[in-house]
Amino acid sequence: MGLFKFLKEKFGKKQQETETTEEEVKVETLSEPEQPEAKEKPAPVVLETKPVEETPEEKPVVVEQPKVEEVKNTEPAPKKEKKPAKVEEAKKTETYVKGMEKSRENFAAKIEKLSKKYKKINQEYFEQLEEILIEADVGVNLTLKVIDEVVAESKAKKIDDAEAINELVIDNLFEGYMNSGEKVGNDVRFQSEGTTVLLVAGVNGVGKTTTIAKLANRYIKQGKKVMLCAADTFRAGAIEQLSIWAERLGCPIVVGKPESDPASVAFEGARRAKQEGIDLLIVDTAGRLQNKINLMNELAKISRVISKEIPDSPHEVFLVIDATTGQNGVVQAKQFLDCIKLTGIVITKMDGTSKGGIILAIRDELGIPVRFIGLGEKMDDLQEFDLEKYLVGLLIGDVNE
Ligand SMILES: Nc1nc2c(ncn2[C@@H]2O[C@H](COP(=O)(O)OP(=O)(O)O)[C@@H](O)[C@H]2O)c(=O)[nH]1
Ligand SMILES: [Mg+2]
Repeated sequence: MGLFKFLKEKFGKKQQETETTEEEVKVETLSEPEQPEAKEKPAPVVLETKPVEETPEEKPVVVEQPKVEEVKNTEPAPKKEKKPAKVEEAKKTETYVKGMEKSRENFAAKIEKLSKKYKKINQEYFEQLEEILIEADVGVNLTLKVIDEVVAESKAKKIDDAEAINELVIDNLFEGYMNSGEKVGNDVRFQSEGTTVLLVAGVNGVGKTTTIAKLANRYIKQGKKVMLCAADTFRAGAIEQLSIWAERLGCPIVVGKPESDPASVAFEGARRAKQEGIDLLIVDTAGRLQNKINLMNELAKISRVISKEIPDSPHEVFLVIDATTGQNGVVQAKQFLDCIKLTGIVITKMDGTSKGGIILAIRDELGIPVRFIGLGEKMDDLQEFDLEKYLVGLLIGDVNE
């Protein structure tokens, strides 16, 4: 049985078994904090930082002793709720199904229409299929590769029924991903001991800061000690935005003065995280792409400097890509890859685009796993990337509808 059929059958059953009430699937919401312009100012730890040289240990950057306690627990940490695993799973699938509605309409619906239009396949059928895949942002390379494979397979197996071909297309599209050996979880990989450092990069506006807040929320809920570090010192607004999040989430934050050296802020973050037994330090970075060389050098420097304080860190480097920018996101990723080793991609704003195929293009072109996916603006809308749920969101939708 093909992958598509398999999913349809499996998911159909699973959905019915795990049907939940409205109340049970209600997701926790924690809305956007007020934007930095807001009058009320948080009280994060501000450090006077000096540009860090390559030997930060010899030049301590702390001028003022940070008072983390002040910003801690301004709001109680989100309550831990125990829910049956099945309900949790159904809730997650629902987030994918909802967040991928536009993509589903653009992709699955068009594919279905195509098989109705052409009972038997011909050249024109393949041309239209190609168009659908490219419009879904699957990427030209992967599209052509898949179509070539399908044409060959259809000839070899003498299949000319459009519906059967569509299934071949879908199986071919995703089998690469399925077989890529990345079925291991996409969750942040914590070090067995000490602080795990996660560096978050990406161009301005892609959703870095909000993704950091969502990740922090996720791990705080799991009982981890999380600290944020605002190494995006380029815009004062960025520092304040992250500080507001830290306050809402009740987690400590290390910030620098606007325009101060990002590497020194990151270094101080690493030092403090280690000292305070933090489990996860998440470092926000600037994203001025117009100054690519500087930006990339800065990221590399942040990385080096952190590793002096916490060896082998950053353990995770996530690049955030805005799904609505389509193939441009792939181009951005290639630029970042030129100077920093990425351990994962976070795709945001999937809910705002009909081009959900971008995930496949990224996997195909970059070979870096998509670790998390942003399916909306609520805290729980950032989900660990799960291929099966993604496919259900893209192809099947809510079978009980
Ligand atoms: N709809 C939607 N909006 C998102 C998502 N992730 C981030 N955003 C929005 O994108 C905008 C820019 O986010 P921000 O974190 O400030 O981007 P940064 O400049 O990369 O730090 C904000 O309005 C976020 O609410 C998502 O998954 N879905
Ligand atoms: Mg930001």
